[in-house]
Amino acid sequence: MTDLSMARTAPIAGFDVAAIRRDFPILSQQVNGKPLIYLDNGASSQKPEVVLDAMDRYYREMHSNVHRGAHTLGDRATTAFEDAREKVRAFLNAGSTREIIWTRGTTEALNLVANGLAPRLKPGDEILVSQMEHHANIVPWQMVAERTGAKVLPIQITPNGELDLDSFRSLLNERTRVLAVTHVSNALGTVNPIAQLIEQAKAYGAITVVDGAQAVPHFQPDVQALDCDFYAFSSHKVFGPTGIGALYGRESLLEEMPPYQGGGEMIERVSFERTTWNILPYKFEAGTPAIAEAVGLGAAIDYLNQLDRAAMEAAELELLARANTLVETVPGMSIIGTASQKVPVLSFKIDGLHPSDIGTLLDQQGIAIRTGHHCAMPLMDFYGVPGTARASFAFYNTLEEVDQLFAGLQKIQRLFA
Ligand code: 7TS
Repeated sequence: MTDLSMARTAPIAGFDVAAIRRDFPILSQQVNGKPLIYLDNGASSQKPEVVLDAMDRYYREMHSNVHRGAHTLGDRATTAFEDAREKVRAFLNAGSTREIIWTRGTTEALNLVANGLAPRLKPGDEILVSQMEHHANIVPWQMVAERTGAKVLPIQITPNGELDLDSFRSLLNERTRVLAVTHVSNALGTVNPIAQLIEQAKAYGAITVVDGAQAVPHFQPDVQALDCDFYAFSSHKVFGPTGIGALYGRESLLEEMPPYQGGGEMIERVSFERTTWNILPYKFEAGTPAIAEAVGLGAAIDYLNQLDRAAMEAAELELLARANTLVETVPGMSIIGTASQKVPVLSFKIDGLHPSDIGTLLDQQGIAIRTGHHCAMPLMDFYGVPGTARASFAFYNTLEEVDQLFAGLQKIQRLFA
């Protein structure tokens, strides 16, 4: 059995995890009488104090509705809101803020795209998704397919949890209208070769949609380099508040797409004879938006920008490597998802133990993980399991916490398996 006190690797230059943890007030509490070990970052990550402060300051000093007021607070709120949009633009390296639409999150962004592309779809058209998608990147396409007569076809995956590129190539043809695929799998941690997929799909004239929900907490995408048509993510997974996310969309496609919802803000002029739409991005932003949340997301991006991203990624890979070396210390434990390119996500099962029991027993030790199907039922079907236990790490997690997770699993295995 591997000794849990094995020597640590040297600290990564430019990355002081103890200092970083002090930025996240929630992490220093006790849960069930034990120091909290938060390993459910894939579901939602924690917020640095600067995000909490930015939202608090927004409400204390500048709250008003945006794009409306003939008054100072209205100007302040609008400036803060639009500054946040610019931060998202820079974060994704989009060409223009006209291409950044605020949404409630990834789910709403993907629904917006699916509905917006519906007028282009006709019977026999094909929409490619993958076997590893989150339901948010399956169900909206199924709903649109039902309306339009298009078909949703899954790209197969390999047993280690990588996209099967032969399956992908065999599915591509002139009927392929849309490729909608996740950048990173929430349940496996697999990083997909998105740029390559986009390039091949474009050769057939397909529109490319990337679900970036699980990518952005770990690395920064570049939508221009990827040359994707749409890229969606949620603020709450990237250390910002809940209730907001963003959709990057190629301007020419956004111009052509119908609005998603009707109401205030999204119109240019309304009459009973004829209503016309506002310019981008407002055409897709009906109603009063989540202003404080946008400001909070902007602060989260500022926070990430001042970190050494390369050092952060190295530290995360070290967490994953550490976890992988410890798997053999828990009899009957196996990892689901062993792709060569992964973010630090560890989905696993332990012989004789139900995933939900693992979750409950870890919680008693102050360790938070997620168990279940992870909103990826087709993926669970592929592996023939009802669900998995999933530890998903963020840059503020430590090697000691990885050790504690495995010490906890060893204890559970000894007592219950
Ligand atoms: N796409 C992926 C890849 C996701 O992981 C999630 C949420 C979503 C879309 C939906 O994001 P939302 O913010 O609109 O809800 N994933 C998870 C998860 O893995 N555990 O809880 C939520």
